Amino acid sequence: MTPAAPITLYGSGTGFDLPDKSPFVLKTEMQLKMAGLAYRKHPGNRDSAPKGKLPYLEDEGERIADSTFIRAHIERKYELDLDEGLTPRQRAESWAIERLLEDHLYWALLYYRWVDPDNFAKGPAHFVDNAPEDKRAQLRIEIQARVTDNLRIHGLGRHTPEEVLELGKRSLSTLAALLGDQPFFIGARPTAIDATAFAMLAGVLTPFFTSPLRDAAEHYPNLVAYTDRMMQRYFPDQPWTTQASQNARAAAPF
Ligand SMILES: N[C@@H](CCC(=O)N[C@@H](CS)C(=O)NCC(=O)O)C(=O)O
Repeated sequence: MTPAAPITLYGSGTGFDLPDKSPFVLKTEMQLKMAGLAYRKHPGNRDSAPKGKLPYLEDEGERIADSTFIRAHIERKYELDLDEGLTPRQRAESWAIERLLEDHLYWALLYYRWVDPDNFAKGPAHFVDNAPEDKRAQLRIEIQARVTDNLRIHGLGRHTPEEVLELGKRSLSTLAALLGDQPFFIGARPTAIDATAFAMLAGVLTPFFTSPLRDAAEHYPNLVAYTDRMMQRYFPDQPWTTQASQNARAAAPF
């Protein structure tokens, strides 16, 4: 079944050397591509989002918020299964890996983007660039404080920087071990979890930001190659070179 009118995905737009600045939007965008559904993309914001977060989707007048519920909606409405062929155990593993990515690694990614002063200045600080100039400094303080509060409520923000890194590294080593030398996280073809894994890993590996978490991820050639492959397959128009790929090229004899 094809949609009568194009689906509209509300996201945060390209930036940070990524097809979308938000990992959750990137996940949904890739799942729409996997599903073969036509969509258009619009900039969204927390104020217009039904649950105050991106992404959300509009489909024939229906608004669906949250990447997990968006996936459930498209699978139900368009009668498809992004995990087709997976066993019940593989589906359970997929959910467990997704929780690690969304409820753990994502928060470490957020920490380095928003708490590190240099990364904040070159990235999220620009979210208020359209505000009147005399208000921007205050708005920057407010948006950073909101994310810092969220990090504390989540729990990760209560740890020392060393502990945050230790936890982030643990998620990365787990992902590297789970992926091993397989082309995809589960099974012989891309499934829903690959969208989430790609989105979070690209968010960590983007050369736009510098962080010890990115350095740690670059030590796993399988994670770097996987992210490169997924970018090439689903977002071929996105210029993308990880620092690890640049280093490998520089080290090559010719
Ligand atoms: N559970 C949500 C998480 C979405 C999410 O955290 N989105 C972030 C952007 S990456 C957001 O909109 N944050 C705004 C805020 O927290 O105020 C999903 O799966 O869609």
